[in-house]
Amino acid sequence: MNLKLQGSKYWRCLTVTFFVFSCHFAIAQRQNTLWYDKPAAHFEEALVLGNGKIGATVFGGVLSDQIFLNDATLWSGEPVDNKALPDVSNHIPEIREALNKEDYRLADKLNKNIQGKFSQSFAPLGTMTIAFKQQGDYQNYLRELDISKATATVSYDLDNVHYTREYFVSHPDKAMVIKFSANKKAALNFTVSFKSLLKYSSSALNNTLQVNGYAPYHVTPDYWRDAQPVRFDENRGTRFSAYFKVQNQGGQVNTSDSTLSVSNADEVVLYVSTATSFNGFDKDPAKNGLNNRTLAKKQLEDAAKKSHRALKERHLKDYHSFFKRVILSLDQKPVPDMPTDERLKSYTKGADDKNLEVLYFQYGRYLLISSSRTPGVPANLQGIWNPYVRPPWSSNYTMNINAEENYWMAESGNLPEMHLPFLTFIGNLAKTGKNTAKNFYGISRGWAAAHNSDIWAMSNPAGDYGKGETMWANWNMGGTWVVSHLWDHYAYTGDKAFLKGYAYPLMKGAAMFCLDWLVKDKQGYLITSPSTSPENSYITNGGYKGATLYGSTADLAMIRECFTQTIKAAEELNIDVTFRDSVKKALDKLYPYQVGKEGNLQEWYHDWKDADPKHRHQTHLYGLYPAHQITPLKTPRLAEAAKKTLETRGDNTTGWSKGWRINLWARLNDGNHAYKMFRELLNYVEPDGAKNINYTGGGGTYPNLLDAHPPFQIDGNFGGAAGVLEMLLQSDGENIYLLPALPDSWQTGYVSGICARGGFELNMYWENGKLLSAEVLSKNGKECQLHYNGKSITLNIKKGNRIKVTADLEKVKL
Ligand code: FUC
Repeated sequence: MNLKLQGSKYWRCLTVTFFVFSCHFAIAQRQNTLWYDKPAAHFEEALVLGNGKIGATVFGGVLSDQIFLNDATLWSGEPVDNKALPDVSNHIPEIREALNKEDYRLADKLNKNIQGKFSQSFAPLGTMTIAFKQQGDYQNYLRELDISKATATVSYDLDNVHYTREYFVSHPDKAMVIKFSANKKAALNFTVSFKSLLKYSSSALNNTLQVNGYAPYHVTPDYWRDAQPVRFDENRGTRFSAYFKVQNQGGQVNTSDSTLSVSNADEVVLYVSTATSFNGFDKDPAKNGLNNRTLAKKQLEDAAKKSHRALKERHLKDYHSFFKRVILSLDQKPVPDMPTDERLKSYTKGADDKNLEVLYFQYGRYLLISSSRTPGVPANLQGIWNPYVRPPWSSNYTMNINAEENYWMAESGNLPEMHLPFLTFIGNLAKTGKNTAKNFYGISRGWAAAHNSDIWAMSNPAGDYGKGETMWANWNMGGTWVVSHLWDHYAYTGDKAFLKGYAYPLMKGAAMFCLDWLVKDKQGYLITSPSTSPENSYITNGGYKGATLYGSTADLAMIRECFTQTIKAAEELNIDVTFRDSVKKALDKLYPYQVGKEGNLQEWYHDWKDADPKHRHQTHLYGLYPAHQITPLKTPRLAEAAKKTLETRGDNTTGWSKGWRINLWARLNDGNHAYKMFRELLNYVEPDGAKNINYTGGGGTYPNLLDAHPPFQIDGNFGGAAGVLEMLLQSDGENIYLLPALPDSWQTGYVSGICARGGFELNMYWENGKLLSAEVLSKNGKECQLHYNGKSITLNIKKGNRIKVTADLEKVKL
């Protein structure tokens, strides 16, 4: 058998491997680079860097460089004040009563009582300006970001001198490092200064500029009217420090209270460290905070003690340990020799550029490594890159899709460590969520969370105490949804200690809330009441347009998933038999999915019309993706209905929604439609400085490859990267499907290091749209079914071992 294989496909496969590898290294540099021939004029053109805490947005100007600085832990606000939570659960029975009587207008009105305050906002730390003394025209300008090194560079010629700047933000050394050099001695002349929209003061000593300030204790969301939306009090809110130090070779450094000036230097290294007083979601950052000054000072001094070479080596070693785990190759053609914005424009017009698709995918992984490494502080709507005091949607954690979408590729893209900030945040949410469950829903077991959250793990439904529209403000399945991430982390890693000691109690708490929240409908099924379906409205048969109903499909899908996973977790841990049984009983009685008269998957309990059939949200398809309740194989009727729903929704939507739809089409095994939407996610969008907010369409990609909702919102980047993985590999814990939605455009390719549930890591080679071979590494020794092209085999690989199979799923020697 082996001989036969060597003569044909297996041999070809080795050749392809060799070819792919050699080409990979040859094109790796360009493949992984975003580059531009001019400085950025807008945020959406600038290059983002980060170490999971410090975020830097580099504009790369020649006469004056501008760098927006962020710290993931700098938010407006203070810990949730449980005593200030309204006690409004007494309204629940009357809402239920109105719904029982099918009085939806009244139910909508009463549901507004179940609202509390808004979340707080992610704050901009400030802007560092580097003003250069050179004047005149420059040539040969190049600004690039190499995502395989997490390093940006700017270079140009001016007055016959070649200038270079190199920027990175080091995780191990907790500092941003910028190196300035020139090919002529004494050519470096510049001044470093800092400004912030927050309250601050600065001073300088010994080549070091020290900035200390504080964030507002309150910021009202950008979409909400308020006479005093930004409120500062010097005794309240999170304190921050930003320290800057220059080390020069040659020349000299002069300081003023707000500047560092370098004159006639040969080479300069600028170190930037930031710290805040944030000391956990439940500690007052003003009274009980960390000492931001000491922290920023120590980080700065520790970094500055190391040589630039050592800092760079440590940065690369750390970054490579994550980034290099996954390789994707879709094309052997050279990367077009065009600036990235031009490439994106030409791609939008229809050019074939698979290397851009790979770059976009790997950029998603780059962004997650760069924005998500702070325990309890996940990547927010803008990752960690936000210059506004009132950013779009507060740059918060929006729980009805966006916060989760940020993490869809963490496990499948082999970055489980980057999932941890979100997973640890869930523990905080469960704590405030206990009071939310009690005060808003009258439930004393378990916990609940709603539509919006923030660094303080706010869990109450937003809406400014009854002024918000029920269609977005009243959704309360945030806790139910997020716990699926805990199970997924276990499903991918097999980390039983994590499941037992951390995840299961949180999952159980979310399930308990649901058990007590469910009520019987008139047919005896269990449903939620009141309920909504994220941000969409229905039109009843009587013509009422509203949002409050009983038994939305989305609610029930999430509860179904939460129950199923909680039962599995309890079984896996061999605990909680009685509780497990109570969950099983409830699971069996949940109101099932319904197919409407148009053949669609019903969003509402009744077969009502959608007020907006093209709506960007499609949460009733949760069971298709991210969950595994609906599949073309196991539930063909429902899969067909989900397809009909997607067709009705259409493809023109916002960035994050396109990201989701790529995954949904991939789960329907329609690789070509998934790919069509992926291409549309990469539609060039003009930089807009967050001025253009489009709810109905226009999603795409800015020149710096950040996602355009519009405005910039990072979830589309992560959803899009997850979609690429979902086209190549799908897994549900028991089954692994190879190339389940391979688009016709990706005829030949290679991928390595991507992950499947059950603790597997896979490499695959394919040619002419067909699998050549796959290698499967088992990290846990778990049994699993492997499927390709109608064939299946049972995997029984010992822990730590690897097997190789052909397209016929026959094993071959490695
Ligand atoms: C929800 C979405 C919007 C946006 C915002 C952050 O309100 O409906 O499209 O993503 O969250």
